[in-house]
Amino acid sequence: MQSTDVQSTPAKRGETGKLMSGAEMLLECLVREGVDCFFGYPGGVTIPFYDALYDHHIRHILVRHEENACFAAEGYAKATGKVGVCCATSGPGATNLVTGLVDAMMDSIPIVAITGQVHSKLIGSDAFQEADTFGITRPATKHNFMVKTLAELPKIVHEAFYLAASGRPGPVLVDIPKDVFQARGHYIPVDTIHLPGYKVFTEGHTGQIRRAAQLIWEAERPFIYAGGGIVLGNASAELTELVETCDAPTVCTLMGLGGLSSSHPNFISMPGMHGSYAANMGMTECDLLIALGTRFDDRVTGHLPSFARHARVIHVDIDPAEVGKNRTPDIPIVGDVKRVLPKLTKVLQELEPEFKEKKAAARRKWWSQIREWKAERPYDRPRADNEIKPQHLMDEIDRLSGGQAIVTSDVGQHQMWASQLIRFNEPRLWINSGGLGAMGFGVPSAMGAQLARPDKLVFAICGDGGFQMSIPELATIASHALPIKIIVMNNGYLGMVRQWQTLFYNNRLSAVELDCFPDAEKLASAYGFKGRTIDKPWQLTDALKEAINDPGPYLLNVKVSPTENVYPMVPAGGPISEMVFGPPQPVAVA
Ligand SMILES: Cc1ncc(C[n+]2csc(CCOP(=O)(O)OP(=O)(O)O)c2C)c(N)n1
Repeated sequence: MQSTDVQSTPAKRGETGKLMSGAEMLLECLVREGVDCFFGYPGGVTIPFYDALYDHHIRHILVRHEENACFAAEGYAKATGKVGVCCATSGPGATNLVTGLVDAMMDSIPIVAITGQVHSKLIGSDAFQEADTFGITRPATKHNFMVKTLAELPKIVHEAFYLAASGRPGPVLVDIPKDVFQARGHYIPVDTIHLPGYKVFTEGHTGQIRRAAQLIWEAERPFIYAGGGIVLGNASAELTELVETCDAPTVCTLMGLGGLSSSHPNFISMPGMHGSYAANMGMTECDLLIALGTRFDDRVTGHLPSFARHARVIHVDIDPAEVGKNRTPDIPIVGDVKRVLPKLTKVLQELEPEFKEKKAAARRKWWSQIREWKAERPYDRPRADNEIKPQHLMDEIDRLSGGQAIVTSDVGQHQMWASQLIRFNEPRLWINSGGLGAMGFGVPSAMGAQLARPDKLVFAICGDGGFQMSIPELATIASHALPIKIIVMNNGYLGMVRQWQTLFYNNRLSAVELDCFPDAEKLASAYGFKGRTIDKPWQLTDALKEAINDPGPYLLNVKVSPTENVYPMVPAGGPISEMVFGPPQPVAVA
């Protein structure tokens, strides 16, 4: 292998910088970006990078599949608000990242993915392990770069971090050919980022903010619809102040849970397909919907023309493309919720003496209607004498964690029950794959979260299907002694698909039975930690306490009632006010 000497462009005339390889430069850039830990899997073209890593203090976590490097980086980013980093080799390594990239794209998670590429001279020749990573990941990323020379490497890496974290966050990929890793040149720190054409509007329009405040006071039935943007934008405190100033009932979406504490008196629940009756009725009947950092996702709105049909809409979002995408707002405000909400609260406070009393009686009526809906149909929390109900499991996790634990989940029924029944009293505690709904997310994202927050109790709640996609990562968990509590809600089915087949396909269960599951105790002990299977309700509390109190990783396999369905449920495409609360009742024949 030949190394090329390339001189990087000095940022300031006359500077020569330190001589180093491209691999060392990349590490230097990561250090300057505050990266203390990243997730990856090496291969032929990234060996020069891993060689530089050999002597470096940055912590690298060797995952067992590249997809999980991406999910772990997302877990790290979600738990901290920092940019998560993952790394893969060219060809299959890079293509294995794609699901994670799309996931991060859908949920606006700031990550930087580094991929190795074949030697520049071989690009386009169908070389061994060559894939068009740049082309493949273009629609899967907020932005992607192909590094062509060593000179541009530092600038590109810093731009990648800036793009990932600024505005609406998202995944950014940097593809680096092997020869760029190997080339040597003078490293000059990059002090400024200059990206003409990339504009982020953070402040919101003053006039629109004023009009929004006026509308809020004029409304008789205001309703706040807070999304993942509140959590991502670190705007929980600002949301709480707004909520308390205007005293509006508030829902947090699946991505926004914890944005307003689940224990806050104004918090109703999650809205949407498996949201509560009160949340969905509130959305349907309100006269003003205040949508904050949210994207009117189809799982929330259901049948769009019926969604919040009596309401005027205020929509605050940092991404102009989201404003008006699914619902045209009466007051669009493009800006960062962290910057806009305090301004909105301030104007609300200024207008309060003039307006508050005018609608006080109507507001009291609205709140009593909301309370009525809440009392009429709370979430189902069934218990059984001889079998563990999935809801019982989630209730116990909630009780023992007290709204303070980090909970990651996989995708399926368990995800919906966890989001309905577990409280999140702070932001960045609930980590799940919302937009893409990628099975296999729960365990690796818990690894990222636990590494980021070693002080926290971390649960990874999985179905028996999703868990089996993640088994290889038990090795990563064991090797770093990550004390994650993996809770498998084992119903013996691909439960969510089974539920749809039961409800909408005449119970023709096709390819959903999971008839073989490993012995949890043996599986965990094969990796050197504890595991246990339970199937009786009276075992549940002690088993969870045992898992929590164990200092290491723990695999708890909880066999639950196999055919329980998640309710309420809005049939796909229907109005969210038309919820189903149980299986269709048999029709009596005279
Ligand atoms: C990678 C991937 N493949 C397929 C699906 C479709 N899917 C959604 S939920 C689900 C069932 C999940 O089963 P399990 O992990 O056992 O969880 P449960 O629903 O039983 O809680 C499937 C197959 C998906 N979301 N992700």
